Amino acid sequence: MVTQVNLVTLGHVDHGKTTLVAAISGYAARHGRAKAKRYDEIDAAPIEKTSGIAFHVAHVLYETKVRHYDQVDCPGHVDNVKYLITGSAPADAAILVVSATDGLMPHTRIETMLASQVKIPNFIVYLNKCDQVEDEEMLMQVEEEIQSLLVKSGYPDHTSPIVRGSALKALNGEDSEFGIQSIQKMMDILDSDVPDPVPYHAVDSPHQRFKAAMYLQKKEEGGRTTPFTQGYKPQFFFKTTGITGAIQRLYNGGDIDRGPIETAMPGDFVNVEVALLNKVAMSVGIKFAMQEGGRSIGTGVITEIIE
Ligand SMILES: Nc1nc2c(ncn2[C@@H]2O[C@H](COP(=O)(O)OP(=O)(O)OP(=O)(O)O)[C@@H](O)[C@H]2O)c(=O)[nH]1
Ligand SMILES: [Mg+2]
Repeated sequence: MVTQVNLVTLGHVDHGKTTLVAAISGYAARHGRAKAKRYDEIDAAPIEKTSGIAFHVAHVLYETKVRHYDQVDCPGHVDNVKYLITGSAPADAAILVVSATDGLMPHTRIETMLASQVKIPNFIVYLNKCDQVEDEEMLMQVEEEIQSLLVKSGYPDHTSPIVRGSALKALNGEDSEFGIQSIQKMMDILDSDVPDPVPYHAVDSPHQRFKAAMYLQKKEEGGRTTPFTQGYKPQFFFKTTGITGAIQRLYNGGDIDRGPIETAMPGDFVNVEVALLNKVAMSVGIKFAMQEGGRSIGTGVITEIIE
């Protein structure tokens, strides 16, 4: 059977994620290895619903000589966060798109930190819009910033390849270094640098305290209408087990280094430390719902067991 590898496309808004995915799809189609999906088809991603949370996600399928790939592209930052926290299949690798004209931006950092927390094992960087930057030093500086962000996020030094390119040139079929040759390079790197996914069998054991990444539903999504503060004690549901727990620490999502925050709003992405009233069977990667008065107000994934 051919191995399937799941990819997620991350990066700051407008840095060129959808353009890159359309360029990859077009490239694969020209080699008879995909049904081409156009930019506007990908951008009009349908709504998917997991754990009661709705977000837009496009799946673009293509093959290489050795594998099948399913690359996800979500429109905008919030849907990427929702996908990473609630998405059904964990990604085997992230394609991080960074525009060379802007460098690292807030969504780049937040999504990279979150991807590391949900244990995406591989990163490949596409340094986009290189057609707009002539200064080699500037390109090198952005690359260094990306590498240090990845190292800070827990990916060992220099293990995440960076491909320079222009997704727009590639999408337009331009046969140049930054054009389709950059897509070819991405494909080769995907095939050679991303190991075959190994089935992961989590062993649940009872624990009482954990860290998690959470998305808090907005009012329109059935969430709270008001913020909550550290010390808040909702119900936590793991599969069918429901138990009260206290949110002992609260952080801006993907931004733990800046220290705890006091309050969280509906619609926020947060990191939390939770102490449950009793031990519950859990493991890293397990998803859970947070409830209040019988309705779900948040969804999360365990990123670390504390005790
Ligand atoms: N000059 C240049 N423009 C590009 C390149 N890649 C993408 N763009 C343009 O950048 C803009 C944003 O590209 P998108 O692919 O929509 O960006 P995105 O990351 O999917 O944006 P969101 O989904 O809104 O987060 C579009 O106008 C693209 O045409 C590139 O390599 N060079
Ligand atoms: Mg897009």
